[in-house]
Amino acid sequence: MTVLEKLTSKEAIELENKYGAHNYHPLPVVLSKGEGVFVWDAEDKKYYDFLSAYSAVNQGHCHPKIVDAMINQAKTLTLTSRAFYNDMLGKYEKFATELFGFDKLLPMNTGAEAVETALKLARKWAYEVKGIDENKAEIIVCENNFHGRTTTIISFSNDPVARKNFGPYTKGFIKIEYDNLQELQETLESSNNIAAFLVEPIQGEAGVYVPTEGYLAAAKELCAKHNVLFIADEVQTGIARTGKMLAVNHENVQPDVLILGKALSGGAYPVSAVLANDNIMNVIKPGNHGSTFGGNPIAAAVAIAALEVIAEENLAENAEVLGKIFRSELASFAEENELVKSVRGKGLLNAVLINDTEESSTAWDICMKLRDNGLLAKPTHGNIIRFAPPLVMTKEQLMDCISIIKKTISEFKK
Ligand code: IF1
Repeated sequence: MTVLEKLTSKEAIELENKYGAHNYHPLPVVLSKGEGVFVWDAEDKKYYDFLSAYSAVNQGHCHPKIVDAMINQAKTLTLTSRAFYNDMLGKYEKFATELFGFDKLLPMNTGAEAVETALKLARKWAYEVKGIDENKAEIIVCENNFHGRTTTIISFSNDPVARKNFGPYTKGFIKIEYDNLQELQETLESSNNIAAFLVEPIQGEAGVYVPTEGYLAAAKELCAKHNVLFIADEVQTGIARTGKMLAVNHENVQPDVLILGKALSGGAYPVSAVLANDNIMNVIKPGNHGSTFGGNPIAAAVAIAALEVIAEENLAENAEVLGKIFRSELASFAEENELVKSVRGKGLLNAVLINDTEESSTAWDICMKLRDNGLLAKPTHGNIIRFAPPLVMTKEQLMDCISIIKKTISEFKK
């Protein structure tokens, strides 16, 4: 077999099992092509994609404008490192800072790298601007958070699978309950060493937990009152996924630090970013932070195109309208089907709670049937199925998918 020979799904799975680390348990489907809301498997079976690579392909698979931007830049200049300037980075930084309303952008590659960058930025700001004693800075995070998989980030995770046997853990984090303003206020009042509050505007991996209306705005206000940075991790909720450009826009909150990733590139290339104003970002001096690929010309070209597509195709509005239809249809379905407990979400980041225990395989088994019926989705935790299609979906396609979901669950036998 030559490396480029077309594989059957079975062959592809066997190769991954034999030669790849087993750090995932994928649904048994092997994808080989993507276009818009559709993906095809190695046997050319077509599916609706209801995961969107965890909200990285909001603009749809292989969006022509994004792919063209990538190809053109790849044929011109791919990577210079930051030892030199390149003629794309400044353009991207200007475009993105003006779009999101910040003075500066620090370019990275993965979401976790951007989260780590934001943590370092908050700590340095705490020592050099707020005046906290060195090595005493604390950062408040929420129970059931997901911010990536580096050693520091899993140090403040409470997911035993993500954490166990990766110690010793990084110190300097205080965990509070998500969507609990009282506890946030008490924690802010309990110490003068608090640098920042890191929060997902909607907790995606935890099961698409949408906080109480007003939580984000009140949390931001409490942080401002205590001179603590409000850091919004919009890696998953950002870039129009929840019906606004950013999930914090639903409450007119401007974070002190904004973390972006995933759909910042439309899923074509690893691009992430941290945005902040000069009073915060200027604590970073040459040599403090960086990465080989951070801010490379391809990333810059792809991110500009990916952000332009969001505006040109009104994807935030589309997500808002289609999301309301999805939740209303599934909510009425829940009333007539005892397997569906409820549906929740914002825009096109939604989840259906299956009426079984977290330990049961029911959600997984339903996803297997959905796969057979031409729709790909995956449970987040145990009994919660995340439904997050690309934002380019049409209403007709959504209605088609809703009938596939209803039919599959109605016919499902445990
Ligand atoms: C996997 C989860 C989702 C994120 C938020 C930072 C990151 C993520 C809010 C880190 C990444 C990805 C990671 C991916 C699956 C997916 C995921 F299931 F892991 F938790 F979306 F919910 N902040 N989420 O959601 O970004 O370093 O991955 O680029 O690890 O399997 P990354």
